[in-house]
Amino acid sequence: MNNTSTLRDYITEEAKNVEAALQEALPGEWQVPAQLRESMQYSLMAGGKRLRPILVLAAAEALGGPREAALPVACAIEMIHTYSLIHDDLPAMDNDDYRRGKLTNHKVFGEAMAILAGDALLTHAFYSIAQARKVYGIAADRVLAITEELSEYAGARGMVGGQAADMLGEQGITKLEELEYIHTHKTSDLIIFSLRAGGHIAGASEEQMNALSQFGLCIGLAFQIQDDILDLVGDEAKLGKPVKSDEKQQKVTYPFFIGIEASEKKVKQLTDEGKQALLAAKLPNPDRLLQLADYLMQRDH
Ligand code: GRG
Repeated sequence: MNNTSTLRDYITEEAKNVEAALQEALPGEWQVPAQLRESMQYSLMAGGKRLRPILVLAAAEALGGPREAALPVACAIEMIHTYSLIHDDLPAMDNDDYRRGKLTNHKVFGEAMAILAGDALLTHAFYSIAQARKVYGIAADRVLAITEELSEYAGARGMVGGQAADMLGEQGITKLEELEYIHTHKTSDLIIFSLRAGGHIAGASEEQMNALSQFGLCIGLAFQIQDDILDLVGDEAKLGKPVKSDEKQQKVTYPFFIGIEASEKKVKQLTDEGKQALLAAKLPNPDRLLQLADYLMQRDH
């Protein structure tokens, strides 16, 4: 898709491409117990924004890399994201009944199968990455770098660590830096990975990789703060009636520390900082990434 289509069309089109690839990437019906496959498919195809896979594709394109070959890696990050949501919704964690307007995985398939579906998606992500070499011929050292980084950014030093810190710190967080640590690992790390993975597919230089990381860190934090603002403000508040349940008021988020207005400024400041970092690296074709940064800042869901 060229740079002149609107961002909305671009996102819709790429989300469709990712969904088709995800459907293909699931293990075959004859290979897996039917309920496990159904449970994996239920959450994987439940209609998320597909932000992370789109970032993989847009980063590869920003560097003039082979977009097609980035698809298995785009699928892999969505599998990781989906597993994290399934596990996050479990009774032992957030105990949520609904996700994306649908019953959560464990509500439909039971806790044990939801755990297994999450485990299977996590493992299958690494299989999917291997397809970038097997099917599209991406050099082994690039695929190895992507694999290593996924283990880092999604694992104990990344998203899982952020989730653990969040769980351990519940209510006990007293400093903004503690919250930033959680946001960085729980949210930004998968976003940074997505951008770097696109960079690896395209053979980015170290300087370009650093810029993608900085961009990811900034837009990831901005994304999480925006998420917290949207959660707190709610739909009715947009109509002039603040809806702030006691529970939401007490949730330790960025707006909890500095208020909504200052949080909105922070989102803008982080977005600008990320865009500057990207521009400084002079990637051949950064427009979509820059537009996506603005889109995330302005989103209302
Ligand atoms: C259980 C290991 C483990 C990790 C859980 C993802 C996560 C970590 C927790 C979910 C709660 C949360 C608010 C996480 C922050 C990241 C975030 C905003 C996730 C939602 O991502 P979107 O908006 O979701 O991209 P969709 O539904 O569009 O895919």
